Amino acid sequence: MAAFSYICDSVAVITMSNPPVNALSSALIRAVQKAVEEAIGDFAVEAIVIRGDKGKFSAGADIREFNRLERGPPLVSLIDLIEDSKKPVVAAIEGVALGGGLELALGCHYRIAHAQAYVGLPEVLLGLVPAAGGALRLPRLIGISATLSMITTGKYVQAREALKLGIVDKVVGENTVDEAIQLAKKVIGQPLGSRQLSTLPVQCPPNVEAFLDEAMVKVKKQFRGAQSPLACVEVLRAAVQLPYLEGKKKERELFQFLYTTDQTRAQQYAFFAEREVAKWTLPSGASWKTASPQPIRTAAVIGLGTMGRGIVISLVKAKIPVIALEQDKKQLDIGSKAVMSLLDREILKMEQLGHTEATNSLGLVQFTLDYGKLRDVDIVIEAVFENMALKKEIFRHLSGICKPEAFLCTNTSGLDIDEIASVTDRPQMIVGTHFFAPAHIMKLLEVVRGSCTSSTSISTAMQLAKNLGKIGVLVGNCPLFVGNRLMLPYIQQAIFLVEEGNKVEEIDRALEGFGFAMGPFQMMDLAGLDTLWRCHVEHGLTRPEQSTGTSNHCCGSKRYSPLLGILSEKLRFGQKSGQGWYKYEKPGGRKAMSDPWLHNFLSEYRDAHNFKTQYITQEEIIEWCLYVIINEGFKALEDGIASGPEDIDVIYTNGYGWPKHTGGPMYYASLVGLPVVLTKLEKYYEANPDIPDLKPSMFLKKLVAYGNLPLKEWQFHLGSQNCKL
Ligand code: T1G
Ligand code: NAD
Repeated sequence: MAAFSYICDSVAVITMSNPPVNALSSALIRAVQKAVEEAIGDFAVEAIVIRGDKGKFSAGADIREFNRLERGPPLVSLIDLIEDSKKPVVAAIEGVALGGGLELALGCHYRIAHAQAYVGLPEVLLGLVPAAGGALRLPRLIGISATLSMITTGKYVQAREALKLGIVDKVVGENTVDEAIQLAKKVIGQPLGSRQLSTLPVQCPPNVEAFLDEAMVKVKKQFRGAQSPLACVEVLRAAVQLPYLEGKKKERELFQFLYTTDQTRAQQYAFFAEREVAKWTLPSGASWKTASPQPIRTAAVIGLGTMGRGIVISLVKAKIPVIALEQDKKQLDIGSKAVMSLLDREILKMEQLGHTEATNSLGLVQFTLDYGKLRDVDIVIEAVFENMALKKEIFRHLSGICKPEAFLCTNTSGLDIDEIASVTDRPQMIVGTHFFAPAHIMKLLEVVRGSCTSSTSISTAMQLAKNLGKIGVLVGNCPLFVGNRLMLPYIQQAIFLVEEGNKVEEIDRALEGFGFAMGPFQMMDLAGLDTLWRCHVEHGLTRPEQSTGTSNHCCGSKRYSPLLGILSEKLRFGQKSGQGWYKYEKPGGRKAMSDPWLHNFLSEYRDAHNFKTQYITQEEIIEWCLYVIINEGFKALEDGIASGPEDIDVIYTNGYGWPKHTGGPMYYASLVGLPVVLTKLEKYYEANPDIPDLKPSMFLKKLVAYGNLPLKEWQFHLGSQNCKL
């Protein structure tokens, strides 16, 4: 892995090579430094081009080295050396220039990018701030506002947008390195002063202090509880207020501080966990390495409701032609209008980013009522009502119509995949593809394996997830799969706390303070109280005949709350009806407002049912609500439904709004300490023997018996005999 240098006429080309993404490891940085020094000192060289091997410039600092580095990456001095060079240096950006990779490119005097390349400063997603001058040079190039948006979100910017913003000087369709060499030759001998970004003034709006104060408030609200986005605003403030060299000191200080926090460790864990989950293995030995995904060239989606619409958009964005089918003309009209309006919005966004070909997507969807049109598609994704009889009828029908090689998938939230597969002629090709709402935005796809699902089908669904820009997580087939299975106790627990006198708003605030985008009650209002109630009934968590409630709130020996049912009967469905746990300005409104009616109603309800009031602190609210998720997570591991704690964490951070800076429920449990979690669960269960979700999982107890094992070692104590994947 050395930086290889060759000379083309008078231009030295330095290639960074550290597969697969040319991460800037200490060794690579040293090698590039040596090559740059040689080029600067070589009389035959008049200009320098820096490129990355195998079509990727660089994905930035080598994250795998983070825990080994004590004093942070020595990248800064390499970038300074490049910027100070009297010979022009041109970055030839192909693939990605991210984090330290972009910072290195910003040290170069010119930047040329391939049209498909992406640039960005994603350090914030790892709980850090850019550490090699990125937040100091970028605002000198593109201004404070654009820099703020890039560094606080970590978003990746495609070459054409980067050109518009002024990050790169030119975008080319091919031969990026040749173009960079030509440019380098052209600028030999020209003054470089205006190209040395650290020497330029920061481009600020007139009232920059107020702008940054406002930014801080927004960022605090947007990234609840996360430290690094706030530190990003602070670095920008330093860029504005201080001369470059002092700004650099501040950048270093903030980086060093973040570098030692639990949050950055959690986010690095989350980064690798998201990549680990792609490497699935079945008990049979079949795995991501041995199974071959089949190409998906055409698809069909059945049902154009909330989920089907988003799924269609997702497929179209991946350039897969879709046949969209509904049950009758009226629903088809409604569904097709909704899809086209979503698609128009997506096209507009893409066009603003310079994708002139985006309008072609319109031709990729075909709407129909005719099942015959599905004869030749490679995959069908069913997204009709959550009703087993209906789903079976549809799959029976599909089985007779679709070509034998077609994969048949269901978007069910938790029905039995095997029962659905049993009515088809190809149970090995039936897969659960559980998208999350809104399906064209949410990153998660739970891929559910039925007992007959083949490794080829899994591989195809996992590859489809990747092609759709999503993270596929393979899970086993059990009621509600993994994500919703863990969510149900959380919802129930939150409702029990309300029955005991705690306020809906307080519980939401506590969980939002923890970092959730929204608390459980706002989430229920979004999902629909009626839908959730039906789900409770279906999964035997209540007695439907007692929905309006007697004082006996037990189903068997299990406590349950009829509140969801009672509120649904009062047509308080949540956002869609304009009232639920909160009230909204109108049906479909989004701004949740505290509702005095609900408070009165709850107080009467508590009196009528003799609930003992037990107010608890914010910290206890968090424990009560989150420890049941964690406990159920251990049970899912014990049952072999999830293949590892990483899978549960990826599901929760990408599908349920669990804050990434705590890693996910299982990582968070390891951070709190398993003995602490166990002791608390035991205490809560002892006080509430009618809430079995609080009964500590056997697996959790087993792990605690070994002490406080790190998460990486849990799996070893589980063994693979239980695996239901
Ligand atoms: N360091 C080490 N390994 C990395 C890496 C990195 N920066 N980026 C990716 N990998 C590994 C990844 O773990 C996987 O390994 C393989 O490469 C392919 O990745 C000084 C502080 C580049 C867009 O945050 O966004 O710079 O699983 O499966 O879908 O301020 O990886 O095969 O063993 O994701 O084609 C900032 C994060 C660092 C970049 C490629 N940089 N990477 O996506 O493949 S901090 C990032 C990505 C920093 C400076 C600082 C993506 C990608 P394995 P992949 P992909
Ligand atoms: P929805 O009620 O919004 O839409 C269902 C659509 O299916 C309707 O447009 C209906 O007309 C259509 N349909 C019904 N029968 C049909 C038939 N025989 N042929 C063709 N179309 C038919 O439902 P939804 O919320 O989109 O849920 C769909 C599926 O996705 C369910 O299984 C649900 O459990 C699951 N799911 C929902 C969510 C969510 O947040 N809404 C999330 C994940 C999974």
